[in-house]
Amino acid sequence: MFESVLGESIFRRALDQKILSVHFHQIRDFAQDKHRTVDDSPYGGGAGMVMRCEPLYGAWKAAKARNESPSRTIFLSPAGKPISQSRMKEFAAGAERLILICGRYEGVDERFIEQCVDEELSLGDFVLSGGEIPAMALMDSVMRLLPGALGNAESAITESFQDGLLECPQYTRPPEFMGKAVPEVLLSGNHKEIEKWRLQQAKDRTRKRRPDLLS
Ligand code: 4HQ
Repeated sequence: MFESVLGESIFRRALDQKILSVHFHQIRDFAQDKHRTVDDSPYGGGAGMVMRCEPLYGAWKAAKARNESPSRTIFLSPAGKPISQSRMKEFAAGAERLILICGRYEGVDERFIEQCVDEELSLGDFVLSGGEIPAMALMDSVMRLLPGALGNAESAITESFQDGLLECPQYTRPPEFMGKAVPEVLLSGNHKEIEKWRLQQAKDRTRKRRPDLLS
């Protein structure tokens, strides 16, 4: 699952330049029985399966043991705090390795979370089949913030969301498409007016679509 994301041009380049490294531990490899089971039915009954503590703990220990340097263990789960750009910035600026736990099935035995997990983070209020996609989202957003990961053109894009507003509308050629013209101010060459217009658009958009970001 991770190959497509890690192989994408920006991520690939960051890995090649050793700006970050990524290592995988297959949880099933740490199963202890001959059928290599990683899940079991929930105590108390009910539908679905729960990931067992022991294989998770084995994989987590292996990740910890890769390196002496401090690490932080993150469990991706819809029960976590929403992933935010400000938290991603802290990860990128921090020296800690991140151990990302990707669960499958209906969840993970709470004792593993209590014992090993430092922080629970969510990609949003919807349900996925596993924690891999949120882990990739986290990896990608932290990677982009590491010094040297982006070229100049790419890093300019990141700046705008960082002031806590939504992006303003963007346009490129042609000047007219299906009878719709590009806002005139953008063709005016007046950089002060353009900046003013962009900020106003970003504020209007944020107020309309995401008033929660303004409060
Ligand atoms: N899952 N944000 C269930 C998510 C999710 C999300 C990951 C599905 C964990 C056990 N994770 N597994 N949304 O839906 O992070």
